Amino acid sequence: AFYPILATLAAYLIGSLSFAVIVSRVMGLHDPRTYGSGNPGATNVLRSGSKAAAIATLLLDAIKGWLPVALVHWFGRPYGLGDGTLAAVGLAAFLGHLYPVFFRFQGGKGVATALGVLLGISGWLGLATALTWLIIAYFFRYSSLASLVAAVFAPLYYVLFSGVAWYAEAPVTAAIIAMGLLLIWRHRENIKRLMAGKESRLGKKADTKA
Ligand code: NKO
Repeated sequence: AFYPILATLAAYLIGSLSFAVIVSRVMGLHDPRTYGSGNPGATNVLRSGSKAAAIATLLLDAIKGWLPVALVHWFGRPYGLGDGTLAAVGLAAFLGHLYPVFFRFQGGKGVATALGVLLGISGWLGLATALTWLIIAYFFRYSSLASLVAAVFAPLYYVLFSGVAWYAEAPVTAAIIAMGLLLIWRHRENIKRLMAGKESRLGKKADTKA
């Protein structure tokens, strides 16, 4: 069980790279943990006013979820890495983003990283989930609400659209459900704000002077 453990540990370390913080630092912007929702994520970086920084954050946070899964998928077989390891590395990258070892275990909510993991599992699964996010974001203008709805739909898409019987890839199903539940848990303050009508709409900038 050496290679599966090594791959999972490597995925956790890559996931721990909090790109909202890194990109903001490199681009000379305020630390996203000090304004808006305080979340180190693409949505909050957008509240700084820099679309480029938000897009870079989204892409890099997604790539760090996608890469470990894709590497296991492409090169894992000769090392005995199967679907169990695939699910483990995806979940590990996601957990690295939520609880990053390099950032005092204070990470983000996992949306972009989960999207990367889903794309690594299946391009169609990732696209269907991203489309769900876009539709909700377009009509309701809340990033958090779009993420919550996408998190509910992702496991359903996987179970309904995977070619084989879902139980054939139980570890992958379990990982997607676990990511969805953790993602919802990390949005608990957003849920309170949504229900109180106090959630920040997409496109609204934050005061970064504080
Ligand atoms: O600052 O608390 P905030 O308002 O920033 O942020 C709430 C937000 C946090 O997430 C982000 C990342 C935004 C990424 C946008 C594009 C995502 C495409 C959707 C994929 C959804 C995957 C969910 C899969 C769960 C298993 O929510």
